[in-house]
Amino acid sequence: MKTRAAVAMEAGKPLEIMDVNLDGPKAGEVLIEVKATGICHTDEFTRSGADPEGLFPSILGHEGAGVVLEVGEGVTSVAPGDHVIPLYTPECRECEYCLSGKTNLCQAIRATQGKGMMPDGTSRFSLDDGTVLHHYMGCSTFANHTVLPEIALAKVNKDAPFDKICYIGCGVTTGIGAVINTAKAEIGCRAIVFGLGGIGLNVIQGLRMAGADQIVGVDLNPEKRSMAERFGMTDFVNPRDVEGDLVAHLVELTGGGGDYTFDATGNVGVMRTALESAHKGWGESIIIGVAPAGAEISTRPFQLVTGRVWKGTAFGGAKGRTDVPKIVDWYMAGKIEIDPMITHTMPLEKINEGFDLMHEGKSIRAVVTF
Ligand code: NAD
Ligand code: AHE
Ligand code: ZN
Repeated sequence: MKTRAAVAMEAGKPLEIMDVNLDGPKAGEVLIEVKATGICHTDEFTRSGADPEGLFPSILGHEGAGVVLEVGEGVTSVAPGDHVIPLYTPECRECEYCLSGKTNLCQAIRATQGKGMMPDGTSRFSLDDGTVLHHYMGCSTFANHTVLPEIALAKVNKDAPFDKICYIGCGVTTGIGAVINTAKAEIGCRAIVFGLGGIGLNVIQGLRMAGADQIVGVDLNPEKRSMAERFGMTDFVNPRDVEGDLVAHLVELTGGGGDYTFDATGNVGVMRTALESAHKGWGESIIIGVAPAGAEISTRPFQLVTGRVWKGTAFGGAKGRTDVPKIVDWYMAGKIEIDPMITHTMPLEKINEGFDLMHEGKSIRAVVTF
């Protein structure tokens, strides 16, 4: 079939809107109609060329929601008409990782996913001249239709609005999950969140749910303050307004450092600040941000010797097929908020404007609707 897609032809170039060819689902695969997709900073990270795993040409997008149109041979867990959220972290429930009980990082299809291919090593997307288009993070939601492995789909409540729950496909789950699954933050904790964008705001929302006493938000953009306060931030710090050492300022503000600190910027300098502003003896610093090719983190080992812990999290430690439907239900029950964070919606034709808004710091989430 033909479908309309935004194609990343080359690193650093705007996406090009065009009709592409899409082959039907093979065994174990599912064809879905994408109804909505958010634009995450990770899409920009790859589009820009900063992703060491970035492949071109490709169809980016990994924060979607849609409807199952057709299933391949052997697919049993979803059927045509089901509403689904694509999972860049699948959940096969069979691999060593899934069975470990220690991680959400299912490895069943990671190798082919990283090569921009379906599990059989081929792509379903192509151009009329025979050019093969790579899949992205196994999802490719910047297309009106896409094919995914069955293990990379969460079946969700049919009443939930696509243009909001698409955000659960990455940002919401990553931020809330980082607090609940990775930090396991407890009632009364003090926390510091670096970066108040689409991920950081959901960390704040997760901390409020967990019952944190103090939630310090740190961002260079003062316009991020009001939305963060709306979601539970108690103190705002703009590093540009701090005289002297930022770590010392944050340690003083939190009475010794954060019990939990979170990087949601992808800046390795910020990651160091986050680690060093965690409380001596027990503070945990969680890296969420994705850093560009070649960037490395550093600190004095003494920071860890004296009890600080450095951790990372992918997709908020969530097991997608199990946890994502629950998070959709939380949204439907009013336990979490999403709507105010969807600051812009646009048709696929205007997707590059969504990237511009992100660069300008004007959006939290721009969502493309089909
Ligand atoms: P965003 O662009 O919406 O937000 C980033 C925020 O960081 C902005 O508000 C920006 O002003 C702020 N910022 C930038 N540099 C800063 C600095 N030096 N100090 C303080 N604040 C600074 O991006 P997002 O969609 O929220 O994504 C944030 C990061 O999380 C990205 O690196 C993204 O790739 C990553 N991410 C990781 C996962 C995961 O599973 N680990 C999932 C989604 C996104
Ligand atoms: N390809 C990059 C790393 C990108 C990365 O860390 N991706 C996160 C999800 S970001 C979603 O917005 C992730 O899930 N990572 C686990 C994995 O297996 O990819 C690089 O640096 O090579
Ligand atoms: Zn993302």
